[in-house]
Amino acid sequence: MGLLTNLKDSISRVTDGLFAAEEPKRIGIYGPPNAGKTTLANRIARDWTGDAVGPESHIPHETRRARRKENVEIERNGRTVTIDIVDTPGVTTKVDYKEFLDHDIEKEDAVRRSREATEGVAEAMHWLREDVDGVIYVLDSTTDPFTQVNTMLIGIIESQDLPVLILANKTDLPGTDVKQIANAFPQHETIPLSALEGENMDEVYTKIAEYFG
Ligand SMILES: Nc1nc2c(ncn2[C@@H]2O[C@H](COP(=O)(O)OP(=O)(O)OP(=O)(O)O)[C@@H](O)[C@H]2O)c(=O)[nH]1
Ligand SMILES: [Mg+2]
Repeated sequence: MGLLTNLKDSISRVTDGLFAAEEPKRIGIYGPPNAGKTTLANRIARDWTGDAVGPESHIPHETRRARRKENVEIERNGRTVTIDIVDTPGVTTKVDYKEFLDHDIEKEDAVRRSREATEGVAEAMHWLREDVDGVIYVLDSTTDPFTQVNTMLIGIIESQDLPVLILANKTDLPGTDVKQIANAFPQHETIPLSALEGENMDEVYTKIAEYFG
């Protein structure tokens, strides 16, 4: 082996080591309750790792503790981007146990769920300040995006200088209005998708690689 080959080998060992040592980016999935955050987290995890993150439900505040799926390797244009996805509880200004009573949940259980949901929101906010490298902000495109919670959260994300992708979910439903979301947050890119049906996931993965790679 020539000197040049040896040198090339050494350089590639060093660069391999550098890349292997690179920590996966921690991406938080944030947004209001019922937007489809867990449905999206599960779809990403199933597409790239084969298993899911957590249960999805039409009852709001189904996710009451953040759940993490580590080392999700997403391949785009011959490049692999490794992320840890963190599915967080939906953020609201108020968690009311009476909301759960409408879903046939006993009062004791409803009170427990609302307490857990409140703690989960506090935890998710703490992570947003301390522990995420990027944010996927999920909105239900059939509902009004101009809410205090959305404005406040996007403001916090911007003040932390975190890269953020806004996803306009549930485009399979009648009454979907992606433009309204794009207009609400013109400083960011809005990507339409249906996490449930798997529509437009190719673009979502391309943007994840572009923003968080
Ligand atoms: N039609 C439609 N329904 C969706 C879509 N994504 C999620 N859903 C439904 O919306 C409901 C809420 O979904 P989740 O994924 O549990 O929502 P979440 O944002 O995790 O909710 P919390 O954990 O309560 O904050 C469930 O009934 C899902 O099946 C979508 O793209 N289209
Ligand atoms: Mg959830």
